[in-house]
Amino acid sequence: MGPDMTSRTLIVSAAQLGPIPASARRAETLERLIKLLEGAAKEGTQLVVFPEAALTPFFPHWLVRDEDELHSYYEKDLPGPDTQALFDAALELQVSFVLGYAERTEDERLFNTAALVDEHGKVIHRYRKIHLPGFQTVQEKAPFQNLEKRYFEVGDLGFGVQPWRNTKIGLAICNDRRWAETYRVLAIGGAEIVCLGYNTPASTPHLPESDALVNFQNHLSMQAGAYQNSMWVIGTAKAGTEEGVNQIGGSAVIAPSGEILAVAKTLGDELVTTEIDLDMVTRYRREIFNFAQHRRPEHYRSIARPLS
Ligand code: CDT
Repeated sequence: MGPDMTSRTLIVSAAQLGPIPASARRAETLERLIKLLEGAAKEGTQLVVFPEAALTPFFPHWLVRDEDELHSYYEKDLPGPDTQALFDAALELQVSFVLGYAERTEDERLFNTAALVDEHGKVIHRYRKIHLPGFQTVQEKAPFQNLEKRYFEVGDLGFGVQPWRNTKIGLAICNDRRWAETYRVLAIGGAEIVCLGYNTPASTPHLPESDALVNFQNHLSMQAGAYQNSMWVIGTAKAGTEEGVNQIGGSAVIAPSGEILAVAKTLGDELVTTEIDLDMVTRYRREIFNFAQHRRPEHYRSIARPLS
């Protein structure tokens, strides 16, 4: 018997990265990514998801005073001279990947971006982060910063959905995963897989009461998004202590049932690989979250009416 052409199973990998020191050369970092891509290909993976800002340390964690240093964290072209080798590896290995990076456009606009690159090494979709957390200005008393609002504009591409193989993929980035709208808009657009990367500190200086819950809330957000929208979620961390900031790991592949199918064990470079069944999306969307039959947006506006 030949291969089952109707099968909608895929093998996917969250390619978690450990910290990237500010002193690392881009070529060294790229070698780490290529090694993960090769490892994933050996495991039979078709789709690899790298973290947010996977080519650099997460520089919004500090105030960058030097303009040349700041510009060194952004990519003007993707692929460009520093990243071409990763695209070549994808083509050779026939693996698609999602890469988070800081984008500097031709007209000097700055975005926190993710690209979906197909198995031919071509960028087929881009997403620019919409829910930027943090501040424009330095928080004097904080042990570290989140200056995403200073270094990036709010994404201007919306939540697009990209056909890929026999499914549809949506992208999101880090803080987006905490917002219900992210998954709902992507689900309404037909996405069956949401790929997202994150850089999440293990503590939140302005809300210390949440520190003990940071790993729980990471998975809670992605599991709720997956279940309430019948989709697969692949979430990938940049983990470990990076430039003095401790970041969580917990990279995971989450099913439309809300279950975590595979999860990272370390805070370093690690592949989290598993098989996913896209028909599970179809079943959950048919039998439980059937938007056409049960969702009632026309009734969601609250109308103040006296109770009789
Ligand atoms: N990179 C990023 O978006 N980080 C944020 C930190 C906010 S802490 C609640 C995140 O949502 O993980």
